[in-house]
Amino acid sequence: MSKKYINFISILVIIFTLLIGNLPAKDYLNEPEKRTDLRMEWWRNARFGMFIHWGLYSIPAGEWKGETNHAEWIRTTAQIPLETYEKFLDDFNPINYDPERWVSLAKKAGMKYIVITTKHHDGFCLFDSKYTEFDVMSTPYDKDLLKPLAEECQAQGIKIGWYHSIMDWHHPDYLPRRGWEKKRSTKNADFGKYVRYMKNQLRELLSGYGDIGVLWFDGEWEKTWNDKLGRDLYNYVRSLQNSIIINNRVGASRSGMAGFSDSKISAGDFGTPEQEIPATGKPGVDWETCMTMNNHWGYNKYDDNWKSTEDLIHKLIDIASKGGNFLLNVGPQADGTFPEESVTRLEEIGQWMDKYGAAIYGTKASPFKNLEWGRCTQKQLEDGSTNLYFHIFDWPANNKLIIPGLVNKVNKAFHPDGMRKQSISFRKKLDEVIIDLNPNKQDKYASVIVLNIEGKPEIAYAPEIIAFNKMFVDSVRIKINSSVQEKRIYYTVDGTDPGQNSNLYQAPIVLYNNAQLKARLFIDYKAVSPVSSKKFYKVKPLPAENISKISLKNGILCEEYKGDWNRLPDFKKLKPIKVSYAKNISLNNSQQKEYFGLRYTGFLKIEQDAVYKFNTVSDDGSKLYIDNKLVVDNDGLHSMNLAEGSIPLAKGFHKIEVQYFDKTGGNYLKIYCQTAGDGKNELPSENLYINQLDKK
Ligand code: FHN
Repeated sequence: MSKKYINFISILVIIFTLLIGNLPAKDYLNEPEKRTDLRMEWWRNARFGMFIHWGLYSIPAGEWKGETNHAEWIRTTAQIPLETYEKFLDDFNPINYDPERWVSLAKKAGMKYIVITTKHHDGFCLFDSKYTEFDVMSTPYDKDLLKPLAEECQAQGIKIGWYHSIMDWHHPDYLPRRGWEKKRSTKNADFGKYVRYMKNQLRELLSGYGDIGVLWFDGEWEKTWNDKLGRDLYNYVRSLQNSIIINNRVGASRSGMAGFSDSKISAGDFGTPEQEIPATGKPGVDWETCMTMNNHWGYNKYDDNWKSTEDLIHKLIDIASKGGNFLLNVGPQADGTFPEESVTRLEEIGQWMDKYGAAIYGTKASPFKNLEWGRCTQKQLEDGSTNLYFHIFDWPANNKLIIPGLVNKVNKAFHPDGMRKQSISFRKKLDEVIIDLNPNKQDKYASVIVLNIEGKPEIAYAPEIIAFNKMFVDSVRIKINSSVQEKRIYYTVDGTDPGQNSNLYQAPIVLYNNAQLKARLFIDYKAVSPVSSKKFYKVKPLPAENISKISLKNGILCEEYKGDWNRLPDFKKLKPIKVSYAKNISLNNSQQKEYFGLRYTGFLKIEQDAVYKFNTVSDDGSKLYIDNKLVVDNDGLHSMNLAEGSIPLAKGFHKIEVQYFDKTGGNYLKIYCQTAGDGKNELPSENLYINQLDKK
């Protein structure tokens, strides 16, 4: 082959490599829903996993210079200088580390996946990394800790996941430094280099340990990280293992410990509530509560505030009944063993899961809004029927369990004790099922009984009475909704309970006078739901201002104040630093300033007599007054928050005042207004007026 030809081929190869190297990472963020469902299926069915926080911080075990409330954050909470902290490398030698025992304990507890810290915020890596010496290979143990664990998980059929901290208190290129690390120079620190370091390590973690089920990012809340970097990192990780599941902490928009983010701007496959369980399920949203068994993630030898096994099982059930996963944490000791208290709880949870795991795995959220005595999970079966699993926390004294509002035909009721399905007797009434419980079947943690029902569950809730507002000036239009397909809703407007001779709801109702509307669901002329009730009031609109003596022009007066508040001050007692005319009342995080307040005053032109609903959306606090009456109170130190209020107004000009303050962070303010006849719109600037005769 001629030299010329070889050169030509070499050039082609170089060009091709450069092109490939510069191709934008494939965008996994908009994958088809079917693909996401396939990828998430094992995780959604798993419902229960083990979190492991382990590292150098397990050596001090929470104690530093007499203080004993530290844990995985000890380098920061005890302000340990880097060179002092690095000395722990010499002491890290988990001679009792036994991956087989760890995985067996997780499996016996009924956990289907394990997520372990590959690197926590302190930067120490539990794996053999080519990109740093601050890893397990620099300790007496001198072996990769994650590889045998990954292999053991694969051997025992448990998914392995990696926790990886974006925040890194060790790497010289990570910024920001800890506030107290005055001596640690940031000279030449290059965050872009740190991101490349992190990506190199993620490539190591996603190419040398087999299939990884989950990438659990954390430490994403500092200002150097953002959603753009998060979306890029999400695509990067998916490009290395495209079936992997990634939490929402890859982005930077998690709403604190509540753990949810706006998926429109932030990447991530599931929300991550931490140390808390959402009040209700989140239909269509995947989420996982992570929680400690005591008060610490990393091992703290003084922390004996262990949650009981019953409490942990109830939390697992509560989470599953809301459609979430439970990631329960173990903080191993420095020698590689789990604390005995953790082992005991894992084994006791496992005994319960052996009997009732079917009521957790592969289930979906409860169809009931709430059950006083416990929770419900559900599972659609291949024959089209549904198993409703009722988890009884409070056993009824008379051994009779009432299932309210269940409309479906019940095929059978049984105790799901292991493979045996011991039938139990029940009576199906139109609006409830009464189950005769066997007191000998009471479980010390949570008893479970199953109802197999025809089709998908239909629950007869009290009908929903829907109207723009309970106040009206001329008339109010009311719709009544029901949760059940085949239904007859009877209603009254005189406050009496509806019966089968009351008005049959067939179309929206219009009321012209005060009324108390009550509604109830009937099937076969029998009441099957509780009664819902709502009062409606005819009101006189507030009269408009007499404007004969004022001269109006478009705009609004805006006074600006300086101050550090946690709630709105009385601006009338303060002197403004600036007074100006504004076109409208709106801030879009546009002010490059903090610790300030605004007071807008002027007139609002109302086009017709009606009840007006106002909203303020603000970060931080805000209030809205009309004709000196407080209509919306959205005061306080908070992130973006919406508050609402209503007031009946006559056509004409009305005084409007909006107060706002911002402490630090975002500064956002929007005012919305709507009537029954029109949608919610931002307050139009053409409806805002000032009196030109007022002195600025
Ligand atoms: O700062 C960490 C903390 O140490 C722990 O890892 C938890 C577990 O979710 N995550 C962060 C706090 O939100």
